[in-house]
Amino acid sequence: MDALIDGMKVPTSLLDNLCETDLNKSNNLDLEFALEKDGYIFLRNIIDEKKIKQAREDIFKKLNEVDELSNPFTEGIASGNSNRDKLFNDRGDFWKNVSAIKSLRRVTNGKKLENIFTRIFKTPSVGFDFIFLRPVANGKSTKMHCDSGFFTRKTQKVLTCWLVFTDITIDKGPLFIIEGSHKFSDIKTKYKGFDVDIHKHMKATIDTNPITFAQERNTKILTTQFNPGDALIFGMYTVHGTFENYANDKKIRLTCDIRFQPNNELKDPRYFGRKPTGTTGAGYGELNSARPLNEDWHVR
Ligand SMILES: O=C(O)CCC(=O)C(=O)O
Repeated sequence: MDALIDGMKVPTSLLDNLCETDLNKSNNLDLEFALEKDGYIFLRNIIDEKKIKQAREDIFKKLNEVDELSNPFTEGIASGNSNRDKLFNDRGDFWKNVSAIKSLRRVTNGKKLENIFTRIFKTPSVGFDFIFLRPVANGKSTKMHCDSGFFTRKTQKVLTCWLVFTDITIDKGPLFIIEGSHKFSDIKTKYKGFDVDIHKHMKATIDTNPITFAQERNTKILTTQFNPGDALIFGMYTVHGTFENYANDKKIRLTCDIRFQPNNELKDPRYFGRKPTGTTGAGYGELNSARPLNEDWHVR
């Protein structure tokens, strides 16, 4: 199976596997060291299978109710249709409700993940209330970027956790990381201090094609085949994106990115509280996921 970016096959010589960290065999210093060395920590199977399945099925049910997943909805097959706008006046309200599903929140904002971040930051940590749940249908991908422009307004001590709810083979558009990119000084210089919501003349997306980007820097594009319950944790300057979901079976890829920070750092009110407004103030309606599965995404 090929990895595709904008319809282009990624040369296999450019691809390499993410390096796994075994949580049970790692002490807190090992975790800090992995993050410092690689710019990411990749953990396999850290969330209980039953909890992941329950959350996935609850989310799929909601998507089935708006006719975006065919029956049996547990398979996660995109129907190509949508009644989302007919059934709900406000896309933001619909997506906020899906994002509030209890079984999902038990995982994203539950103790298991929180404790991992408390170990990494070495101080009690907290997950953002505003989460980025992503059901990704055929033809879609996330362009290459780093996360600093979204999440570092109040503190630099923020990490992203990309949590997996479905099997993600290479044809279903897994996340990739540009090896060593957390140490690219030009990226740090360009994006430190950048805020997507303030500096509107600039984009978070890095326009260079990831293949060219990796070739020019003589580095690799790291990825793997992900399974439900896996988590990829990375820093704000780690350059990443996703391959395209072109799976013939039309199964969607379901993931959720959750940000964590030490509890004693300043909190960005856009992402915390009972009614967080999100990056631009438009709430859950601003997310690509608020769009019906059969609609194209925006690029920021
Ligand atoms: O899952 C995706 O499509 C993108 C995830 C991402 O870019 C992130 O977690 O920062």
